[in-house]
Amino acid sequence: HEAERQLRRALANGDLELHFQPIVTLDRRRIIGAEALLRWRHPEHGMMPTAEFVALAETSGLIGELGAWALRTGCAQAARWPDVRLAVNLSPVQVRQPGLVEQVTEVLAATGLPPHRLELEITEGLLLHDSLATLATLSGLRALGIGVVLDDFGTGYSSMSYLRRFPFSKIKVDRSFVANMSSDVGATAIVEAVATLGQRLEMRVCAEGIETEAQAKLLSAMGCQEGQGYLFARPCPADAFEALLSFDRGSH
Ligand code: G
Ligand code: G
Ligand code: MN
Ligand code: NA
Repeated sequence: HEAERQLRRALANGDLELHFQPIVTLDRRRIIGAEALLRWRHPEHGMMPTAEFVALAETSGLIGELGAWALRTGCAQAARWPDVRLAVNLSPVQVRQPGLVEQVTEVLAATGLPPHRLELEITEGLLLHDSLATLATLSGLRALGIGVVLDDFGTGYSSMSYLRRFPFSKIKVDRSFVANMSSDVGATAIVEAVATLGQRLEMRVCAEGIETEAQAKLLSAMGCQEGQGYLFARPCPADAFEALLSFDRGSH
């Protein structure tokens, strides 16, 4: 239908952009990476809501093309940066499609981005099937030397069994837990438990949606190594991210 046709046209016309949000170490606040976030600037309607058009792409079969565009564009950009990592979101639908490992291999080769500087973030959810095929794909990605991150941890039904079954290198604590820490001792206890879990499983833990200094201090004290959120920086275009990065490098 119409929305799908417009998204297809946006892909063809170059109306899509990637923005980048810094990921920092919580102890010294050094930029160690960036998450790539899709943006669609519609010629008439302006910025389109990302979650909605990603969901449309997933149901309409466009996610393969959209995801391939984001991966290639993000890696080409990140290949020009110094030692920082790039995190690209991957739809569970892409994980199910054949050829993902080959696609990532090809993009790394074509862009020259070293594998250890790429991470793929996957949201746990009904779409990520708990199957041998999923295990084979995620293991294949890890074998390339890239990171595989469990995104939005704690929001789904099967976070724990996924952690046991799949070879994740990092856990991203969902921002709802971070937002509720000040009012809800339960949220604080869960984040603390995830930080401990990460240490035991030898996975790094990143907290998302950090908006206050108090949250950053508490998360650091609880053992989260990495953080992301408006306190540090909002998602921004590549040139603005590069400016943040050179300022960060100059000040450490
Ligand atoms: O940046 P923003 O808050 O608008 O993102 C909304 C949602 O869209 C987030 O859950 C994010 O993970 C998802 N998203 C952003 N970029 C991509 C992308 O390139 N691929 C996929 N699959 N999801 C993305
Ligand atoms: O699901 P995922 O983690 O990929 O979602 C990333 C989204 O979170 C991005 O769209 C980004 O705009 C949003 N985001 C990043 N930092 C913050 C923050 O500090 N507060 C809020 N409310 N949203 C944030
Ligand atoms: Mn993400
Ligand atoms: Na998330």
